[in-house]
Amino acid sequence: MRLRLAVLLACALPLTAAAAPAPVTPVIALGSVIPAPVQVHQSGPGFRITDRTVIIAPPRARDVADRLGEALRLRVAGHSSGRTGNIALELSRAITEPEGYRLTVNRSGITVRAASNAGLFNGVQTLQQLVPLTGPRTVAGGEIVDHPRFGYRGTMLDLARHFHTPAEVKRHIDEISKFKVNYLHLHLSDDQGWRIQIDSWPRLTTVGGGPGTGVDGVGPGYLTKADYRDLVRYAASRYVTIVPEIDMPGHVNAAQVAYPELTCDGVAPPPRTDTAVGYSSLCIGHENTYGFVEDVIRELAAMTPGPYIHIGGDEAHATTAADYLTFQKRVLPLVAKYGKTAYGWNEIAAAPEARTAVAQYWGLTTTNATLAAAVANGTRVIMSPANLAYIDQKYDPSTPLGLSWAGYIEVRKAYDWDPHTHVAGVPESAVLGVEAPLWSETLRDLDDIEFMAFPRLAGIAELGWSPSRDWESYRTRLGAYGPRWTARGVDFYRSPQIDWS
Ligand code: NGO
Repeated sequence: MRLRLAVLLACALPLTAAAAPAPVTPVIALGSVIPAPVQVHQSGPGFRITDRTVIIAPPRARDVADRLGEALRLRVAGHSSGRTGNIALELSRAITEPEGYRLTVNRSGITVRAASNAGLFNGVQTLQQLVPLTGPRTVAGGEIVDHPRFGYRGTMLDLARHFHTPAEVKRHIDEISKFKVNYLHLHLSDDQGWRIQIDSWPRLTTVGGGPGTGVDGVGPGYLTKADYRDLVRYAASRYVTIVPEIDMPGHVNAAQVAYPELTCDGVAPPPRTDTAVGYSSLCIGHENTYGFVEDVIRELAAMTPGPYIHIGGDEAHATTAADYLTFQKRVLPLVAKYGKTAYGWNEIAAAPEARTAVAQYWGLTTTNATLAAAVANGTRVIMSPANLAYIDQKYDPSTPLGLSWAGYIEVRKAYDWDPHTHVAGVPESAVLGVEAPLWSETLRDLDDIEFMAFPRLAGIAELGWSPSRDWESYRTRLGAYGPRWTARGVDFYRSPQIDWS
């Protein structure tokens, strides 16, 4: 009772203590965040966040405010009582960029304005990086005006080679969203395993996701539809859109083990737990194949609110070129039939039906005539060049995890390239964004995932967001970020290219 009275009194009193400008010593320069903001004007005294600082947000932005409140351990309120000492989130039509925001800091408070909750969420990620981890929580004064260069800033997790649990995927979503990564592509099927429940073909998961599946037979598991929907919701609450991938017509051994009728001779192949690629193919001439594909796409589309269904299409070395085109001619339009945009690895660009699709470029070269021709016809591109953006590749020869077929990718290499001019004949207007795929042949647990993803994913995120890149600036900001990962228990790679603070 006494406690409640004290709280009431505190609320009723004018908060003179909070209104009086606290001594201000900004410890983090405004704009010293990843990804680098578009415009930064540092000026005037900053604002010191105290235990009495309240986050004020309209009801529609409450979810973003609650997330910030959890992160900074501050109270959230529905409206301003006119006091100073607040962090205000405001939805404002004056901001025109859909994911953009404006962050203003002065002695009386901090305001984040955006046109949408996604914009507010982005502004809040910036703000969190400006709050010192230790000591007085003073944020430098001034203003940041920011918006992304590309609408698609993604990463991929491979659940097929080793299954990663929903809890691990959620934790990863928390980490990627801090860098304004807004798409998470889930590679849900491959030769070694099938990881998403499909009601009309139940053995895909009971067999294809069962014991003994995965590389070396040690990565079993699958997402039920309820798991998947829950992940989609969780991701959405961090402004991340899930992109599901079913890889076909190659990379289908696990499906064929479960359903031998998906092979041309009707004989089940042996399960595979090795890491070879390019040996399996759906049977292009069988009508049954298209019934299967349509069932999978229909069920996947029904539980996916995001715009894309990824149909794989890579390394179909066991499918003839003619059969590949026959397959894509039927399958690419099926995605549109279920209301989604087809998305596939860049091999799909060979098919005329890819005109309305998105091709994910994973090649090693900066020329690709098939892709450039498709782009001239309307295909749009996500950039994931394997020698730069594949975060499953080793950092250097001593990296204990990862592959190295595309080369070693140190932190600088993953950062120092331009997605908007990377491939001849693919202009920026055709590039939707950038994605860093994380394949799981050698990865088992969350520590493995984080060690390969961080810090490289932060650099890829900056390429996707910021208007220009600057290695020296990035390097400094990355070094300063290290303690934040450490504080959260993220097992990141301490690259010798960075001075970790
Ligand atoms: C390739 C291959 C995958 C491997 C990956 C490993 C693509 C698109 N297909 O990338 O099956 O897992 O390399 O780096």
